[in-house]
Amino acid sequence: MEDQSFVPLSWTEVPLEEMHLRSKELLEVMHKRRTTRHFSTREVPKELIERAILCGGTAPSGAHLQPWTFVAISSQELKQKIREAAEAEERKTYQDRMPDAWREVLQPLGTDAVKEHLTDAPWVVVLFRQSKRLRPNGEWGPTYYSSESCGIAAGMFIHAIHNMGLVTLTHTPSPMGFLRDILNRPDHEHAMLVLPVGYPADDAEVPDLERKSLDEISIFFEA
Ligand code: IYR
Repeated sequence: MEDQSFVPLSWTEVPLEEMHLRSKELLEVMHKRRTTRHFSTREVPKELIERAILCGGTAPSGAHLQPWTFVAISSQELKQKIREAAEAEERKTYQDRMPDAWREVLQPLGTDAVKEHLTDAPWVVVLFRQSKRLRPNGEWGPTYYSSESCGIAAGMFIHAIHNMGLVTLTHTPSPMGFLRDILNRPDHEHAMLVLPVGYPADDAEVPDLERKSLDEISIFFEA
């Protein structure tokens, strides 16, 4: 076993007033994030995607195993391939596999089996969850809380994209095993989310939705 090593936490106190200000500003920024299905084909520099991935990679993870692989695709040919495979699955889902209880909650969102965002967006980022890791002794061992870890990393990636002024969409073709084959990933990596990234189309729309209030999403037990 390697010796553990610790370094001092780099932390500077933020005055309470400034905390209030920052928390309000962040809430305002986050409230403006919307998931749109309408992307422009306008190019986005690779460096911005790299930085968003690095932001995702700051997420806390089980045993700090960082069990994620972000696969970023700008090749039109590959995006087309992914779109065709995703649409083939989604057609089956929307036509045959989707129970009414699911259909009724998707109806207001206007989703369907056509996934033009997969070819319109200049980048498609596929997040793979690693269920195993190679141990120093050469054997395979499990990762821990990889779904939770990757969920957090995805949230941080999404926020980074929004904060830099771009848009993204959390697309979940189901089942998504085809992504491992197309993108040549190993068996212990499981596609979890498909995130087209880019500028919104000039005529981009979003459903007219409300977010739940604080009372609806929280309970406080106060001192
Ligand atoms: N995976 C499908 C269906 C879908 C499911 C949920 I839950 C959504 O919030 C949106 C869509 C699709 O991507 O269309």
